[in-house]
Amino acid sequence: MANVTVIGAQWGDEGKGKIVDWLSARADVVVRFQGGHNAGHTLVIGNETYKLSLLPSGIVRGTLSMIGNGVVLDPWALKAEVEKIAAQGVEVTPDKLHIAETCPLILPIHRDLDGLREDASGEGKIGTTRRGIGPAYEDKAGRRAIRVCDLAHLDDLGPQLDRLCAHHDALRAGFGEPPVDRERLLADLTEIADFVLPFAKPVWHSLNEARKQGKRILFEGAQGVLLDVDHGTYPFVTSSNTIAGTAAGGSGLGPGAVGFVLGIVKAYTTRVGSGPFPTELEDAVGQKLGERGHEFGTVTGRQRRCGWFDAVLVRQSIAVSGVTGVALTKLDVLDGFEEIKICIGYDVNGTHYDYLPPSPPDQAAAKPVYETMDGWSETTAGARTWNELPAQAIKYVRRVEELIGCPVALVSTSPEREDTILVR
Ligand code: 2SA
Ligand code: MG
Repeated sequence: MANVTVIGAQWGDEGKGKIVDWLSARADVVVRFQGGHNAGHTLVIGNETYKLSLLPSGIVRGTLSMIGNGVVLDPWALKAEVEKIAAQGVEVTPDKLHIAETCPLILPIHRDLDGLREDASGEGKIGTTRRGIGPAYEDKAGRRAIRVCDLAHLDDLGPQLDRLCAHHDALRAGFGEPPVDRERLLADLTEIADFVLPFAKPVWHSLNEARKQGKRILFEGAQGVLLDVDHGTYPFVTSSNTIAGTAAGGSGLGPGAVGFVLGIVKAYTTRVGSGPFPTELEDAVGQKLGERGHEFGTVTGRQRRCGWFDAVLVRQSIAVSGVTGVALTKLDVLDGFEEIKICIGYDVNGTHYDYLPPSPPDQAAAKPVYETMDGWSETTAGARTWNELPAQAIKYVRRVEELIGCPVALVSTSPEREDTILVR
């Protein structure tokens, strides 16, 4: 197997964790390359359920795991997650986990700012995970960030802290908050440094060496393409690039390393947080999808909005991300629906679109144009071969393929790793 890059092709929560786990058995290294502890990757192994937010999913099975430079790292969240999975019997040691020395840190002031802004925005709020992701990426781009490598040189951090605090003090004053407590911040960093530093490595270097040795690298994307800061439903997006191309830049490898791009696609659509969602169903059908699909945020527990499959958006995600093949997940949630709808275009104030126009008013006005198919009454839950699928479910998968213009390589029929159908 060549390298594989796994990305979500909708608004996240497509079931990437399970697929990455399924693939990690065949990989030598698993790498996270963007986002932070806003991800929520669920792995079900036997009777144990692991919920990861920051650690690469490979860690659970002991595959060498790396956090690339494109990730924003909350060191306290890292420690908490390491302790949480240690209690489940998974030891995270520096020979199993490498963290890029160049990762910008998410600090308590970032979390504060995320929450303050969300609370002040009322109806206009983004619906972030309040983990400080956005503010940390802002400071990275603003050249004010404290990075993992700085933890080894805290005594020399003066000028950088000056820049960081000057910026944050002004922002905090606007919210009636006191200036950054510099002493406290330095004391907290000093305390956490001992925990983080043993994991700090030149990840770009190890990965390039791994490439030379023909090792198989599995890149684990977080969130989804529709949350990409360039290509998503801006401003209701996360603050990183979630497309497959980021796997290279966010880990320190050239673009050729990205390999096979596996887009994870849920058989219907969900979204958590605010923003446009043309196929959203605020009726009994939407509720049924949510209940059957257990659609609650892994990190925040928030209820996810649900709707029919939107082939237009997925086709767009596949294009901007260069998806080679798709893993279709949660097909079993559609079992028993009398009819199933697929969005094949939009009507925006009388104009037909075969893509989602970029401006928020047009996105808000986009009315889905649907195609309706008969459903199936049989159960697909737990199916492991193509032949076990009802004819009508096969028809649905084939139609999805046709509309999104990309082959379905895998079908997932339950959270269990083995309940996966390898197509053709
Ligand atoms: P942020 O916190 O700045 O990244 O939020 C910005 C938007 O990105 C969305 N977002 C997500 N959407 C789905 N799943 C995510 N991960 C967790 C999960 C989320 C959770 O897997 O369930 O537990 O709620 C995720 N992370 C960020 C977010 O909803 C905003 O729309
Ligand atoms: Mg998720």
